[in-house]
Amino acid sequence: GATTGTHAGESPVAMLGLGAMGGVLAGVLLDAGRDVTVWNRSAGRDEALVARGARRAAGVREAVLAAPTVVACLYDHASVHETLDPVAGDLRGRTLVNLTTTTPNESRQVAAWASQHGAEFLDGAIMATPDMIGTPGGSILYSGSRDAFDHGRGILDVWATSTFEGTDPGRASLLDLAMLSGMYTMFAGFLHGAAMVGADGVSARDFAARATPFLAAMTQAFAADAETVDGGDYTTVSQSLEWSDLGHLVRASEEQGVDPGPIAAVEALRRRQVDAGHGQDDFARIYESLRRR
Ligand code: FVH
Repeated sequence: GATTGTHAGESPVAMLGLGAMGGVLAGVLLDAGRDVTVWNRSAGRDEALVARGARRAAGVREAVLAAPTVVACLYDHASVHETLDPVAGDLRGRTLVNLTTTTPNESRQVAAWASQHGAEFLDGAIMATPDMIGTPGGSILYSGSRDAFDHGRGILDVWATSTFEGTDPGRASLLDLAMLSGMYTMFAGFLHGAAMVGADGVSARDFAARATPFLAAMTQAFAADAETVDGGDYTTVSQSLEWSDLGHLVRASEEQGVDPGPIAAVEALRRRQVDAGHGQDDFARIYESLRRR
């Protein structure tokens, strides 16, 4: 049975999902001397962990009953429910830490569901790849129950630098997905540039050597844009919307036979503000094109 009431920093942990990330999370806990019970939907993924000292659970219920802290690191929101719905009644009095990537609303839904079943809930957003887990470079954002975070530090801090982002269970996911949105857009921009020069035979490697320091330097401008956006006043201009016409970038892309998609999307956001009469305002005003609410 579970050692409920024991400080979660020293008590057993149940790990549901032993994929690329879940397997490493469980392994790092074992290395730290923790009592870890593991379960995975498909057989075989637990073998190396069992050889390292993990307890094998025959089913989800057996895993849940083995520990006051239940950690899920599954594929998506649907797989969390598929796994936990049948054992909802066994979660009472336990803490559920969900490290599965879900949208903010999905995180809030799982939090409400866990609360209905008498469980504390903490959502975690992993800002790391598996090789970073257990190293100083790893970071995991948490939101939900402050108590669960405080009492779970003995587990959470083994994995990565743990940051509590607030009691809204959706907040960690929101920050995670917003940062990933910035990252993927940046990668798309880099690859678009690589395709433009690639059409003239310049290697992506050569392009990366130039683009890396340039784009890294440009991130320094985030802080000024953030000040402008937070202040809501776009009239102090560093670079005006009118001056920032990106039509030539779109044309250059087309001349290279390259889909202008990424830069055309930015140009459309800029154009919307210019057409609304804000051409003299700062470029950061495209933030207003992005807001639907
Ligand atoms: N790997 C990474 O770098 C990223 C870093 C950022 C956060 N993500 C998220 O972490 C979740 C797990 O990711 P993962 O890398 O471990 O993913 P997989 O290796 O594909 O393993 C998926 C596990 O989920 C199990 N699973 C899938 N569907 C179900 C289901 N319907 N019921 C029960 N379990 C399910 C799967 O089991 P199996 O296929 O071996 O039977 C794996 O254990 C994820 O949200 C990332 O976005 C990782």
